[in-house]
Amino acid sequence: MTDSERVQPHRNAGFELVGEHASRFDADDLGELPFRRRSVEIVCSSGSRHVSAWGGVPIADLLASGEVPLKTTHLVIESSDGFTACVGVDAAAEGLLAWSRDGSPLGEDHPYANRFVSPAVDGAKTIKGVERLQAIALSPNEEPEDYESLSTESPEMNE
Ligand SMILES: Nc1nc2c(c(=O)[nH]1)N[C@H]1C(S)=C(S)[C@@H](COP(=O)(O)O)O[C@H]1N2
Ligand SMILES: [Mo]
Repeated sequence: MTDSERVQPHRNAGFELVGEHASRFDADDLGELPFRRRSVEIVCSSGSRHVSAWGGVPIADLLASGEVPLKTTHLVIESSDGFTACVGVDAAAEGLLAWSRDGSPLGEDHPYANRFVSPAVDGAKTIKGVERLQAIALSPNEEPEDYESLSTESPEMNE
């Protein structure tokens, strides 16, 4: 991929990654991370669906750079509106922490400047406006759903 294809993130695209330590990635830091594009279809349980070319840093690269514990089983991905998903780490690692869509930076036409997307997760878990990703290790008797808050859709993220 040539450098001209890299889309610069909106200034609000930053987020926090919590692994062994908490690391803050601001928009300037995102410019230093690997940039990849991936086509992902967002499918809602209501039946609506759309495909876009999302661009950003592969979650797999973020996990490698963020000193995430080896025993990590899930990522808790939390939005500024409280919307929170708990995704298996392998499914998350197929995705991106995206800051562009179809070649344009997020944050100009939408109230969110980044988004978690993965071909391996439900549309409902493609969290808009990610504030924080936290690596956790669940034991087999724990339910990922207990870490989630997907019930109320936030009007400000979905207008
Ligand atoms: N922060 C946040 N992310 C969110 C939501 C939300 O309400 N808040 N809705 C989810 C749901 S249920 C779906 S189906 C998709 C909708 O994405 P779209 O607006 O691009 O179709 O976003 C998901 N991500
Ligand atoms: Mo949805």
